[in-house]
Amino acid sequence: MKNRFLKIATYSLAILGAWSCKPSADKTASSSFLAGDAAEKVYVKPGTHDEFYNIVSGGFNGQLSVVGLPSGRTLKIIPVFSQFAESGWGYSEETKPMLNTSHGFVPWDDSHHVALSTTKSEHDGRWAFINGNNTPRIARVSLSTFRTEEIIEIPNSGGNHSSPFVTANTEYAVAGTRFSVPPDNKADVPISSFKQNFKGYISFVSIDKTSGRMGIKFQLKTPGVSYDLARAGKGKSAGWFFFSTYNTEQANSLLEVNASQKDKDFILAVNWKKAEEYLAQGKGKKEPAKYAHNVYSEETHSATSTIINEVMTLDPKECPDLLYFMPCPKSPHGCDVDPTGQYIVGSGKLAAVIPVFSFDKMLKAIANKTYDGNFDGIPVLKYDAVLHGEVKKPGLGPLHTEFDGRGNAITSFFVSSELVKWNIEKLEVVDRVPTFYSVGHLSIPGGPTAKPWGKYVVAYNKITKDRYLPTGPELAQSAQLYDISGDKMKLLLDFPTIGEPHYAESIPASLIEKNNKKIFKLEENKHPYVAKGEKETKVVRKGKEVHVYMTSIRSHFSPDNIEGIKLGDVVYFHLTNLEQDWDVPHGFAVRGALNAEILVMPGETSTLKWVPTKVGVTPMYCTDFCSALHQEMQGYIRVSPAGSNVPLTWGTGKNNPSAEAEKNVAKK
Ligand code: K7E
Ligand code: CUA
Repeated sequence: MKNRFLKIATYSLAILGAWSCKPSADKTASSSFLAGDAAEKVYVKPGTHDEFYNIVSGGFNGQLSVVGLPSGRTLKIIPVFSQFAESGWGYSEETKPMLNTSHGFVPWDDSHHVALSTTKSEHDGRWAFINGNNTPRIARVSLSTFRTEEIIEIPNSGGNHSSPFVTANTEYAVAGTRFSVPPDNKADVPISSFKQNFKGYISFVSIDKTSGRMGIKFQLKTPGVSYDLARAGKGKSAGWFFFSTYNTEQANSLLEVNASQKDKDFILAVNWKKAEEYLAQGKGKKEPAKYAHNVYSEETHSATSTIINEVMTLDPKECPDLLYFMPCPKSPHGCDVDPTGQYIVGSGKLAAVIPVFSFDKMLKAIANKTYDGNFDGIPVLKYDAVLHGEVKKPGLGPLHTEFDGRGNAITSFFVSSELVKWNIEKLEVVDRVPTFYSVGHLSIPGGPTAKPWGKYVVAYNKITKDRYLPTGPELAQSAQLYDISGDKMKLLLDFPTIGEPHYAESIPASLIEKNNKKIFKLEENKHPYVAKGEKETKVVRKGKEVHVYMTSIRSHFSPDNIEGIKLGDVVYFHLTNLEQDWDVPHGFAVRGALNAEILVMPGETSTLKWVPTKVGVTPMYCTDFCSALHQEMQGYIRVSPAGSNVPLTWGTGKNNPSAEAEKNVAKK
């Protein structure tokens, strides 16, 4: 028996492998549309704006990118989990604390899923959340500054993949662990003790309504399986959360085979409203844990990192009616909830059908205790009792599903490289279209919300092969834009992406554009080393530390000549950009600095640390072409040997140290 399953599993994997590296679909795909029509649909006239912001995860680059739709134009990279030399993110003294973790400074992550904030399950345009998969973290990005404002680490997690999906009113973002692990405070156990000691922690990270401030409200200690993806309920199911699981075999080696044994894994249904009740009743237990909470303040233009030492946990064994398993064929990946909140779609990577579960039936099965035994003490509901129905023979390797708001779902198929549209009520396939090639996530504007904006779907493809001019062994991943406004999906555009986009969300520009922040007000700048005008610029020595209170304005720095720095000093350039006009950043770079430049926005203060390594006169300059005389925006720092008695002097123009020296000579 076991052998037969093994064979089937291995066979399916062989197909997976073969298909994924041998795209066979017609690569021209010109049959389904006229090129002229497509060009017109994606043409955004010079000087006009795109209709949608497409907020795209960067995958292994750890960032977010912002793309306009339908043009496919890249507008920005927002640094999140990875250092970004272009802006000094993670290099400047102000932003280094954002990348602090319980492991220390972690300057990289792997980010898969974007979640835009919602109110009543509809986009509200305030924040984007994104997961750090490798060193478990969730970040919150402001959609008015397009900057990362907060990062919280997730303890008791072995990889934050099932994250950061949000509840209807953004009460919570969740973090389900991909790897079950022993709890952080009892972690030194044999790997072979998986079944006894490993747990699948699911964290509920609360989000403050006004500030967006995050905090881990509680963690659920669930059986040791792998959590893959998740979605919150909506409407009538808004008090629930649904998580797909795999490795319910609880294997700890060669998962490729060992975690594909069972015919069905589970979707975990969590009654999070009930969890809140248990917490209010005092059923939670504080457990030791260590995690970092990093917050960036727009007032001080600086981040702080706090290490927190305990976390509230709920043990389902002491909290009945909190969790239920719904059997789901086979190794489910995506777990998506339709706009009404009635249907939950599982996408089994190795399944031949797409199962659609009914929320009403689930409640009924719970009420009637229509169980099929239990898994580690958690009731397993009977498959037939919770099933709305199955979509038969939809394609090979279903991964993710989104909704068009017109009663249809669109599912991505990695193995058969296609998008398949099907009717949710009737469970019938109504259209299919090839992707080039091996699509992962797909994204319909508003597709995961109660109010899909429809119009387009973007396929994020894992393999590009021959789609673009070749660029050596590494090729860009590709996004493909399809028109879904009619009955037939039509391919409109291919565009390369940055990093590996797993998931993305798109939101109408009108919901974001009006809140766009243009400058930081200088008078509101509370940075401890701010200089609000050139009169406030100075250089202060504190032992070996030298603090330069510096300003920039078109087209000079103040001071731009500094003398009296010695080898062994640690110099901090605190640069305040005095500009109060939109789109006038100044950059700042020093020869031989062992970090990066800083790029300082109007009204902002940012600090570059510099430890001189050589005696001599070191140039520094502005890196951003800010004016006709940008190239003149430069200066010098004189570094003398340790112990030299060159006095500390500084200045600009008439006040610069050499001008002063000349004046003194003249007096004599
Ligand atoms: Cu399908 Cu990490 Cu969401 Cu990628 S995951 S595709
Ligand atoms: Cu400032 Cu160029």
